[in-house]
Amino acid sequence: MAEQTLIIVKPDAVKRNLVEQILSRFEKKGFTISKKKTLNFTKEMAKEFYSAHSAKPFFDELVSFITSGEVVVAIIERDDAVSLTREIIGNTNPKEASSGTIRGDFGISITENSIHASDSSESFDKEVNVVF
Ligand code: 3AN
Repeated sequence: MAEQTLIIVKPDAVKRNLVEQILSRFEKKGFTISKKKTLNFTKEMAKEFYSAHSAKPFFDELVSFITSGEVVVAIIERDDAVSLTREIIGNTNPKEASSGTIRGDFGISITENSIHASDSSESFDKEVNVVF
């Protein structure tokens, strides 16, 4: 059965005009884009979105980066969407991410890593409520 997940093309990738290239990787893999919009995260949205990381040393940097420019958020769907999307985006740290993954090909640093994707259906439910 089709499953949904959420992706966010982050400010570093939007600034480098990579949105279409990144979305087309998912379409080529058979995903349908069911909702998409461009927005700017407010600080409040960012803190809520990343609340699981609020105690981490990199939390302030995370909030400040995701609010630093436009992002493109999309709900995408197909069978096994959550796990397949995590494979397509690659390791959190672009230095460790395989070439051929989005972070391996486009990521600049662990903060400026070009894309977010929900890590579970529970995260998807929470994240959708913050951004849509
Ligand atoms: P992922 O985005 O791969 O699910 P998480 O959930 O562990 O990774 O981390 C959320 C975000 O926090 C990452 N996308 C990354 O931008 C940032 N992050 C994770 N670990 C670090 C770190 N050690 N230093 C700086 N930023 C980090």
